Amino acid sequence: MADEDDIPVTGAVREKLVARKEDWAREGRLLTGTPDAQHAVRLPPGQTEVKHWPVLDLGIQPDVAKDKFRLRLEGQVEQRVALDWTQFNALEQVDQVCDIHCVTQWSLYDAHFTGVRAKTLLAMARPRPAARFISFTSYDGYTTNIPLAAFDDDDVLLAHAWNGEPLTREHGAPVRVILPKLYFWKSPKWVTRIDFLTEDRPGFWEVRGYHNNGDPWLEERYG
Ligand SMILES: Nc1nc2c(c(=O)[nH]1)N[C@H]1C(S)=C(S)[C@@H](COP(=O)(O)O)O[C@H]1N2
Ligand SMILES: [Mo]
Repeated sequence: MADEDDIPVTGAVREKLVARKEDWAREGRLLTGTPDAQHAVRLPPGQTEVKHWPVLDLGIQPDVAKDKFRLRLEGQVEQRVALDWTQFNALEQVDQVCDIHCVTQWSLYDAHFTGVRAKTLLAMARPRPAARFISFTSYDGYTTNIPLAAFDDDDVLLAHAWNGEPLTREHGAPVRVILPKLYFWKSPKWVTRIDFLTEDRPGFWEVRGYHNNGDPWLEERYG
């Protein structure tokens, strides 16, 4: 019954089997609990774990006085929101532990942040159906963009504390965004405005050769 058509099919199937077995082998190694095996699941491709949290920015680290701080949600929303420091702190606060991944190839594990969930702010501003994208603006002039769907996620925080201490100025005090699922350039420090948009608006790094989505697991570094 076998004819020549079976040969390439068999070849393709075997390749798939080999690939699957390699996956099983990797997963099997994970079960042994060796440190390398942990990295295999926890570290996105091309990343290296660091023990100390680096500082990366444009070189301007604005000194935002708490009494001058405002967080605004504007654009395609039913309710514009402007929060001062006291109002921001009166919102429900949550604690979260997550890993962060910078496109310059460092990853920091178990970063403990305290702040307000993006979902809490979304419930206040109520984006209109036309709102599909977000543009963040910070006190240093930095901007970055994400789809609204990426903001509307349980692990997205507007953080004001790290490891139980107020964020330092260099890490974005008083408030920065934390988007653990994306490379860290998508997480603006010193954030002050969140614009809800119908069209995407590429930000500082997105117009300078960096990927528009920035998923570390897909290695979306440049685009
Ligand atoms: N406002 C602002 N946010 C920013 C940046 C910046 O220059 N300005 N740099 C981004 C980049 S490239 C990274 S990797 C992270 C670094 O945050 P960290 O300095 O707290 O590690 O902040 C991001 N958010
Ligand atoms: Mo970065």
